Amino acid sequence: MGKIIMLVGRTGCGKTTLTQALMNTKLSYHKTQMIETVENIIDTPGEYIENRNYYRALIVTSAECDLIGFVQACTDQASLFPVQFASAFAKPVIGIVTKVDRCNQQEELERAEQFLREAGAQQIFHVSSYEKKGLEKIKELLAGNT
Ligand SMILES: Nc1nc2c(ncn2[C@@H]2O[C@H](COP(=O)(O)OP(=O)(O)OP(=O)(O)O)[C@@H](O)[C@H]2O)c(=O)[nH]1
Ligand SMILES: [Mg+2]
Repeated sequence: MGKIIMLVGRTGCGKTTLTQALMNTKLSYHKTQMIETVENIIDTPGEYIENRNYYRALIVTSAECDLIGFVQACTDQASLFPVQFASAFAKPVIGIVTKVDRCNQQEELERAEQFLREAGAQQIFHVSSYEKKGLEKIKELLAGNT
């Protein structure tokens, strides 16, 4: 029933909101406290990328997914992803730039994209969970149509 994706990215980058948007559920804020699976999406807490002690948990959990999404908000001026972090996983890694509704300049998108490429993401997607932009492409990827 489609591919399973694990979302990884710093606190507040928009993983849970994206999960809700992809599931067509009402957006409601809650802080992710532990790894949560919602249908075919594994939503991880931001702390897991902010603290090296949790890397192992991410790597172990990635055994359950088909692909990994590194998530970077276009509003974030820095990245917490180690260079080539994707190589720690034995699964394909895509990059997802979130909050594009908050992007004022093209440079902000390019900056986020650059962070994701440095982390080893192959294909990059741009989304706004608020404006429901870019969701279809990710849904298609998860459905296995692309
Ligand atoms: N403008 C805008 N804000 C967003 C978008 N998606 C999420 N946010 C806001 O960003 C904040 C954090 O979103 P979350 O989805 O909870 O972030 P998270 O990555 O799950 O954070 P943790 O659970 O702490 O790891 C919330 O206030 C969201 O409303 C978006 O597409 N556009
Ligand atoms: Mg969350």
